[in-house]
Amino acid sequence: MKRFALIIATTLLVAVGTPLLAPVVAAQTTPIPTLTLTIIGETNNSKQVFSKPLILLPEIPLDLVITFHNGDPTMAHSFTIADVNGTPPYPINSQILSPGAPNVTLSFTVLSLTRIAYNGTQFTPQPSPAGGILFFCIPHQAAGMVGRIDLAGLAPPTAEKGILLRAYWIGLIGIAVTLLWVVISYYIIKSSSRHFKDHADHVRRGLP
Ligand SMILES: [Cu+2]
Repeated sequence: MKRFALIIATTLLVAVGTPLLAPVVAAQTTPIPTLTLTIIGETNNSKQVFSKPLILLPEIPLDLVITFHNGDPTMAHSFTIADVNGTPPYPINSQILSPGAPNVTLSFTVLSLTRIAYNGTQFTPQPSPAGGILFFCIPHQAAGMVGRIDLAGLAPPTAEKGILLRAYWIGLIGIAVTLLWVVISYYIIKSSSRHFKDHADHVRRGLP
């Protein structure tokens, strides 16, 4: 009977413990989310502009996948991010696209508003005077064809998130372990009692 109780207890421990422990480990490393968008270079009221001059990031770090399309019938445009010096060679550059040229997709990771990872290296991007990271069109930067990448709202501190998540799992594990001990105690008490060890005893005493 003790052997049986031990087997039951071990089985329960594995069955209850495994699914609870796995998400705890998984919660430690969350993958970086991705934001995908298309930006068009165009002429609006005889002014060269980006269709989206402000890219607001919901959080950082973030993988940004930008497809740049030249939607202008006559002008050539580029989507370009310079490093902190603001001079060529530009680390992120669609090159200057003529009208009708194929789209260019640029994929990079915004680690912070002062750090971008691209193509296996990292650099400090040129800041925008309005805040955040500056992007511009090489031929029309002087004409005001600029935009910026900024953070939407204040990112919640990650430490706080971790504590909340940990408290949640500790609560669930606590309940599971309590239930487990009730079951284990039941079998230990039952198996260590010398009374009513088998069903024949019950029947002899007129019990069900
Ligand atoms: Cu342009």
